[in-house]
Amino acid sequence: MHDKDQAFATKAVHAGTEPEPITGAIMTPVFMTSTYVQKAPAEHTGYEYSRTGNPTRRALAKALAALENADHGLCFASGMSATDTVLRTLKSGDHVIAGNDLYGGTYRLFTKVYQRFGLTFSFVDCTDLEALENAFQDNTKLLWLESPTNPLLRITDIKAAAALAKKRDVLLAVDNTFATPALQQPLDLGADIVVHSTTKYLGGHSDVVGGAVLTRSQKIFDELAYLQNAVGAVPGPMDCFLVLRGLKTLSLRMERHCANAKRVATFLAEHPKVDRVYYPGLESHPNHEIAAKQMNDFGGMVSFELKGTVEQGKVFCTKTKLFQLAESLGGVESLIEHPPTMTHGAIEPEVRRAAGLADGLIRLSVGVEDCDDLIADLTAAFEACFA
Ligand code: P1T
Repeated sequence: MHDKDQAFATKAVHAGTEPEPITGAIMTPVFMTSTYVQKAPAEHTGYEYSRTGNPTRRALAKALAALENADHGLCFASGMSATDTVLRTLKSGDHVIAGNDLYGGTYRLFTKVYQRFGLTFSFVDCTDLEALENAFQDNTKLLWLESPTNPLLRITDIKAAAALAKKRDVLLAVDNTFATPALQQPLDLGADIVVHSTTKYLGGHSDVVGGAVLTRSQKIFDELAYLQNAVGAVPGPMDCFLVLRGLKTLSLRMERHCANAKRVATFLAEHPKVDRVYYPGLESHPNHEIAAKQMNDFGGMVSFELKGTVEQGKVFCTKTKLFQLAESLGGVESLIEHPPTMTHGAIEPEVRRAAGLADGLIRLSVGVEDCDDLIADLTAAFEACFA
């Protein structure tokens, strides 16, 4: 059976990994080496120095490429360094269109770092295709999307966005961290580049920081591989091993994340103390239809606003016990956080509010625990917060 014909769950277990040829070890070895012995100058096995290449990293890149239906993959030291390397393909004077609801660190990289080097950015609500179309300029080179977005869980019609970009020879990069390839494969929808923070669902156990870029284009891959080697933000082999191990259960974990999140979102939507719930799996979500069309399921992230004050929202975040108060997402354990003061604190309050990110927003990363326990935890927090 050709690998490409295998179902996702099978690929998640097997892609990129072969039994180790000397011992038959079923798990990819952690190649803890910085360099490789050469037979004669420049006569080597394909590996010469571990910034340039490492077999454990290579196995992870191959696995991720298979899962995203890509031909090429590169792994990075973090999601931010993956994003950074894509941005380094641009030059001063180029224009980027980016979604107006993005991870705060991505917004910070774009506005506080790359703007200084002469790139310009337009932040647009990409769920509004007319607004997106109007944002293109003669010097636009890249369209950068998250879908679902962090933290408002908005869904962009990736196929339609890709068509708009293609018409103008603009590259489309999709940060697929929230969906994972288990739920959505942006390259199949017309994207040129997929970016991941492997720190999240792909690693899945909150024990590693990493990133990846996947593409079908040899030209894009060559350019990114050149930049990766020239700049150097590579992950260590142990980190790659951990993500590779996480991938094996990605399919299983995502099923539970999605089922739990759907129940939590429904519980919140019916709760008298909740003002708004953001979850693309709810029929009331404005982008529910496109989410149902382009995703296999709706993901494990849920955001909501309380009917109380912003202060009550912050207190609520301290009252849950299973949902632990922390940044990040996508691990097996449930997390709760307050985006305006935590993950999205780098965005100026007026910019944040204009994009619809309210001061009282609370974000949940719904884990794989028993969902009755999660609902009981939230119920107890409501009682403690509104006593
Ligand atoms: O943390 P790092 O691995 O560098 O990845 C950055 C990143 C990129 N893209 C998205 C969509 C992200 O959510 C993140 C990181 N986000 C969090 C830490 C968070 O809690 O939202």
